[in-house]
Amino acid sequence: MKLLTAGESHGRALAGILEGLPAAVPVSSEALAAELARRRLGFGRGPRQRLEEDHFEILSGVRHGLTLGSPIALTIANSEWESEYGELMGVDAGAGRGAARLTRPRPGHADLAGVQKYGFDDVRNVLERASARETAARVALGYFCKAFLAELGIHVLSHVVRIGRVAAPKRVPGPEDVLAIDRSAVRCLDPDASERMAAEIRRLRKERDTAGGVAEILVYGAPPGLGSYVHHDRKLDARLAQALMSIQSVKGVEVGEGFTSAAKPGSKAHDLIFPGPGMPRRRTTKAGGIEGGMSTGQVIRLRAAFKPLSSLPRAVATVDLDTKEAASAIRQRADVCAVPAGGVIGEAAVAFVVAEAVLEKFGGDSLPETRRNLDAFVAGLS
Ligand code: EPS
Repeated sequence: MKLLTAGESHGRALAGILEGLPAAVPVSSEALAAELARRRLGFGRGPRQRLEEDHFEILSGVRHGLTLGSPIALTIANSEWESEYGELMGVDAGAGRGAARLTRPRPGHADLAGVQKYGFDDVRNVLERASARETAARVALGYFCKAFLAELGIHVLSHVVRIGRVAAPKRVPGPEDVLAIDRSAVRCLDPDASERMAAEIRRLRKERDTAGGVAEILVYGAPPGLGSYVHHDRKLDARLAQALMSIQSVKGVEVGEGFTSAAKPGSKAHDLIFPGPGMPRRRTTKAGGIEGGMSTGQVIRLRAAFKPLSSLPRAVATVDLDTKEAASAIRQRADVCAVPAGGVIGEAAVAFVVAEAVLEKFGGDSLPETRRNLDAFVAGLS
């Protein structure tokens, strides 16, 4: 499968193409709109989330509510383009001349390395594409992957387990908890932790600061054997880690108990195997549902750590690229915390990789064909 996005944060629109999804997957505009709305949920976002609606248009690959097996192309227009951004982002020479150049890169953002790499003298050329606005297109394309997986009984969900200093109590939610998670302003299942996370965001907002955190992404219903141990680029955990790490602000990825198991002796770190009925069973999920780069058939458990947003609503030390003197970094963003949205974006990233791994193993040009192959494989296991 292939997934491609295009678009600048304040440009005319985002665009996305998803190639390789089988035919006959039921999809709908309503469900896609609902998925895009989930990304905009979450206490701690800035005013832009209320201004910008994600007006999407599906251009190809879907007919009468079913995928066609051909590339799915879509656009998400920026509703503020006409009124706000046209002058800023003009395509032709001369247009946008009035927009001041940005020359004070934000520490922690793509700004400085980006202007150095591409030879720009305007940080805006970098930040427009580096911006997390791009994730709206990824979530839109991820919706189609999730719809495909759901038809095979594979469900991808997420919840927030930490914001700043506040951690949620350990509990792994199931697909039945999705609505309750989305009802929480910070997408955390525990009501008490939700309150404390929201208070943490309020505290940091008051201090003109930003908050990071951790989102957990879970995959239920994946059969054993997705991915492979035979080569570096076929390992499912490696591919999932890449997908999550590619999300703006993510600086760490954990599979199962990855970091805590490093401190345990081997006798305590692994999921012991017991006799069935049917297939042999594991009773714990310390490995996060992946061993040797392959799914084990258990819930796949991944965590993505988001650094606090690097656009701070206060002075941060940098250098002005024109004067070469010490300066205060540009202040571009009004969000305090994007971790609740980060989980939804993580779902899209994970759904793409799992859908791709399903198609590698089971093939199929149409959903019924993939389903037949999957069912036959699972029946053969026991
Ligand atoms: C972003 C900065 C903010 C966010 C934006 C990502 O935009 P602005 O500075 O224009 O208010 O709102 O996120 C989105 C627009 C979105 O859809 O997620 C950044 O600096 O990355």
